[in-house]
Amino acid sequence: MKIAIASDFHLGYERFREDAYRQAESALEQAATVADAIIIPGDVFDMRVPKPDVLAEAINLFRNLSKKDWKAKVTEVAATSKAYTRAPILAIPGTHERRAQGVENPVNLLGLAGLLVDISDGYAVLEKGAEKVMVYGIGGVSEERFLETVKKLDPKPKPGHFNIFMFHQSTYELLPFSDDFIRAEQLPMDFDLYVDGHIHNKVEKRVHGRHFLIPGSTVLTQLKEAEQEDKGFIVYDTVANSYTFHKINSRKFVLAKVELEGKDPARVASDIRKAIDGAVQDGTQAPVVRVELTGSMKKGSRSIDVDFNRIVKDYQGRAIVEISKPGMETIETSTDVDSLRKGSLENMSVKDYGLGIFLEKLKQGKYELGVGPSDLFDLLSEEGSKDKVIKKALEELFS
Ligand SMILES: [Mn+2]
Repeated sequence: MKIAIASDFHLGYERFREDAYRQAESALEQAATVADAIIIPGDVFDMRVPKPDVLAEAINLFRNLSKKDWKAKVTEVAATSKAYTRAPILAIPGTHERRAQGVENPVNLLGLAGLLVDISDGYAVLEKGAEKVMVYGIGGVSEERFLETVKKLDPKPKPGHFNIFMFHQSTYELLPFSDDFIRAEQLPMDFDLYVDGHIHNKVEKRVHGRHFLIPGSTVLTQLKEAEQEDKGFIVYDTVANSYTFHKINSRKFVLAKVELEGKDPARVASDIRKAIDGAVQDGTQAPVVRVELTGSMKKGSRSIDVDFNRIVKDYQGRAIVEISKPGMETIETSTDVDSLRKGSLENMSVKDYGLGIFLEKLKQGKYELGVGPSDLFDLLSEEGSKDKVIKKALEELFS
């Protein structure tokens, strides 16, 4: 069976809302023509409570897809899962869709509408002719709860099937941010393929001797070095045990570094323009160009003497230009923030970073109440009626 793996569409992502939609559409349409099934390891949406027009985007994307005459069909789901379509489109919610337990998330809604099958904390079996593929899914949870979830659910492969384990987390090997992150070797054993979301650039590794694959996001979000590579999706051939990467049409991101050392303002401006010119290609969609300035200008010249706004405006329509000036970003230096900025931890979401700080503070405060710290964080960060949420949090704390 040929399984397309497409991830992290981030529908509704404010900065590149149209890109998010169009590039997800491009990935899904292409995937439907080359693969027998599509699996989505989380972050279909950029937010936990999308507005109706963002939900509408998702419905539009999946409606035709779910009606296509697929050769592979969903033939079985875990007792705990409900499936309202046999179309082989399987998904889990990611961290961006994570809500407090027992509260509906938007991926679950798409499942209820029969547009895909939400397999979080369960599995689905896909069949095409004599081939059987089982996909086990665990939706995104806070990193410190993931190992506990894996232990509790104890995912096991099904004999006679090609078995895929799909999740949405960081592993310690990818982001050595905290000891709470799962080690790759702690992932459930004996699956034939490990599929992960969450990380927005492509990752190809091996776990337990099998492929461990992350397709990366279909839309630019972080504008970090690794996002300069092509966006797309992976197609895994379960018979050949091999895969290919399929590029989609997507907005390009270029990170250009310009050295200021000893240059006067006019030279700096012309060097910045040269760097942007190098990234702009006529006839293609305007790229995002981030110009990073390093070093300091010629003695006596001030950065105010370079008209950065003029440069940004001059490229309007041809490039979306961002210029980061040294000395402009002042952030208190703590080792965490330093290491975050240094790049080994580039992919952490702000929410996860916030959760990390929250957990650290609770530890320092010798927090000892019954409800898990990340459950508390989820409850407190729920949208909607704050009164209700605080009441629920208090109930959880003191019941
Ligand atoms: Mn994501």
